[in-house]
Amino acid sequence: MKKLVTLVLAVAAATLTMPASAQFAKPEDAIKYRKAALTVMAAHFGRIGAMTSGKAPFDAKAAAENAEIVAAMSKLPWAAFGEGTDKGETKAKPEIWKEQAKFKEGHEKLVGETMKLAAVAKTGNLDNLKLAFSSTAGTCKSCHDAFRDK
Ligand code: ASC
Repeated sequence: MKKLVTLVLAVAAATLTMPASAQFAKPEDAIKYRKAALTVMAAHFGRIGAMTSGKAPFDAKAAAENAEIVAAMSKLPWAAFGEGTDKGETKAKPEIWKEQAKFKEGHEKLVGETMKLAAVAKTGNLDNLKLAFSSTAGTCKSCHDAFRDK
């Protein structure tokens, strides 16, 4: 049992430190994965947006649950933008691979924003949630403008 636990931990550690491209069998798998993660993130982010814009009634518990999912999902897409994943069924612009530092800065900013969003959502204050939502949406938008084709 101990050996198995050690093996599982070793595999997990190796996976996390492996070059991102090596985690996907084919570039199209990486593209599908990152789209899926972004789709799930957008769905849950949109549910918060419906509440902050008044299109849906404010439900503090639901907002907090959605924000937790957004914060967790926001960490995932970036490892799937490895080398060779610039071609295929994707709107990703070549700038992602040309401006790696800027791309990294953008997704790190998003992770920070979504963590704040989740923290604010837990407090149940709608006004603060509106501010955090709009700040997070601005971070989504600036990366889309720079790195995603229309
Ligand atoms: C969303 C969503 C995005 C961002 C972006 C913000 O709700 O799905 O991609 O916000 O539109 O400008």
